[in-house]
Amino acid sequence: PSPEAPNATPHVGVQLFQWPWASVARECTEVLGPNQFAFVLLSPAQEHIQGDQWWTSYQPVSYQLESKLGTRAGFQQMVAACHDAGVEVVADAVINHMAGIDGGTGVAGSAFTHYDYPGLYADADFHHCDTASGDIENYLDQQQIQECELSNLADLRTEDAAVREKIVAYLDDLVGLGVDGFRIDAAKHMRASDVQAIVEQVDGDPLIISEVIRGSGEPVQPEDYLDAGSVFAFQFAKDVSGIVPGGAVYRALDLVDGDVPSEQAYTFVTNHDTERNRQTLSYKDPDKYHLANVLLLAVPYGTPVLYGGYAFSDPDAGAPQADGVVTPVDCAEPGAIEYPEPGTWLCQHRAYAGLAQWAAVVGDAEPQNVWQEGYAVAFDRGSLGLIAINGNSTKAIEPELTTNLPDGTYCDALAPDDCSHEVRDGRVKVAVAPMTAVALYVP
Ligand code: LM2
Ligand code: CA
Repeated sequence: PSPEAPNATPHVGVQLFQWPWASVARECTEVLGPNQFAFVLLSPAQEHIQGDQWWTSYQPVSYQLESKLGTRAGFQQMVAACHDAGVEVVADAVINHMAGIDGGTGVAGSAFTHYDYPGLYADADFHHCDTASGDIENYLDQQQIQECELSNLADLRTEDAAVREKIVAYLDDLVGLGVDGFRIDAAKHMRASDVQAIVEQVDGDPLIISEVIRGSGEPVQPEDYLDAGSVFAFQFAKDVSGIVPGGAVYRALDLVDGDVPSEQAYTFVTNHDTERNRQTLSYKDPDKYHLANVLLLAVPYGTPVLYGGYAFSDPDAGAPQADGVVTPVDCAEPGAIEYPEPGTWLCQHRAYAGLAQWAAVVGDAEPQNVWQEGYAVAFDRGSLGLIAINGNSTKAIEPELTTNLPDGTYCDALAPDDCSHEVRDGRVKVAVAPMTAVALYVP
C-alpha cells in the first residue's frame, strides 16, 4: 500500500437472495471478504412450507433452522466462514407471521394447521381482525396494517409477552450461532413499539434493519422505527431508479430518504420484491441498473446493499432446487447476463467488487470537486477516491477533471485491467463510455 493508504473500512453489503448456506460461505471466502464487503444479508433460515416457489421462505412453520437453504450445522459453518473472511452476517427474521396456508408439513417435518404450530404457537397467539377478508384492506388504517393479515399469513400478537418470548428465543438462537444482525421482515406490520421491545430483549447488540416500505400518506412510516435501529431506504431505491432513465445522474448526490439519517439508512437499488413488482430497476434493465448500482455506492448517503439473485420470467419461480433443496450457486460469467435463461444465477454484486473496495477506502468523506455537464457527473470523495459517471446513453465523454487525488497512475475499480489513468498536478482526463463510470482510488 502507498503512504497515503488509509485503513479501509468495509462498507458495502449484499443481499444473496435464496443462496444456500454453503454457497454463501464460499462467496464470503472467495469474493466478499477479499473485496471489503461489510456484510451479507441472507434469506430466511427457519423451517417453512413446502413448494417450488421462492416465497415459501416467508411462510414459517417452526423456528428450527432447517430449510431449503441448508441445515443448522451448515448455517453455523457458513457464519464461521464469513467471519473468518471479515464479513458480518445479517439474517432475515420473519416474525410478524406464520404460514398462510390451511396446513401441512413443513420442510423439516413439522405438522401444522393455520393458527396452530404445535409446540410453538396456538390460536390465542394470533390476531383475528374484523375486515371482511381478515386481510389488510386499507393502508390508511394503522390497526389494519398491524393486526390484520398480510396475504392470509397468520398474524402474531407481537404485543403479547408470551409471543415476544418465543420470538426472542428464536433470535437469541441465531445470535448464539454468531449472527450479527437482522432484517426485520414486514416490520411495518408490527407496531414500532413491539419491534423495539423485541429487539431490546435479544442478546448482544445486533444490527437491526426494519423493512418499512414508505407509502405516502400512510400512518406507518420508516421514521417510526428509528428507535429500534436502522431501516431500508425504499424511497432512495425508487428515486435512484427514476433518476437514471432520465439521465440526470448528478441528482443522486442530493438523494435522501425522508428524515432517515444517513447512519440509519440501508440503501439499495433492488431487492427480491421490487425486482418482481418492477418498482425499481433490476437486471431486466441492464445499462440503467448498472449505473444505478454505481450511484448507490458512489454517494455518501446510507449504507449500500447490493443484490445477487437469479433470472426469472415467472415471478413466483424459485431458485433451482433438487429434492426440496436449492442447488449450489453457479454464477453466470459477467457480461453474459443480458438475456439470461430463467434460473441462471446472476451474481450481479460481483460486477461491483472493485467498487466495494473503492467505497471502503473513501469511507464517509464528502463529495468535493463536483463537475457536472449534461448527463454526466464526476466528483472526489475526500482525497482518496474519484468517480466519473456518464448517464448519457449515446454519447461518450472525456472531461479533464480537477481532483484531490495524489499524482500517480491509477486503475479503474470498475475495470481492474485498465490502469491507464494518470493524475498530474491535480488534473486527470477520463474517458467514460455511455452508461458507464470510471472510479479511481488510492489503493
Ligand atoms: C415481506 N416483507 O414484508 C417479504 O419481503 C415478501 O417477499 C413477502 O411476500 C411478505 N413480506 C411476507 O413475508 C412473499 C411473496 C408473497 C407470498 C408471501 C408468503 O411476495 O406473494 O404470498 O411471501 O409466502 C404467497 C402467495 C399469496 C398467498 C400467501 C399465503 O403469493 O397469494 O396469500 O402466500 O399463502 C393467499
Ligand atoms: Ca402484524
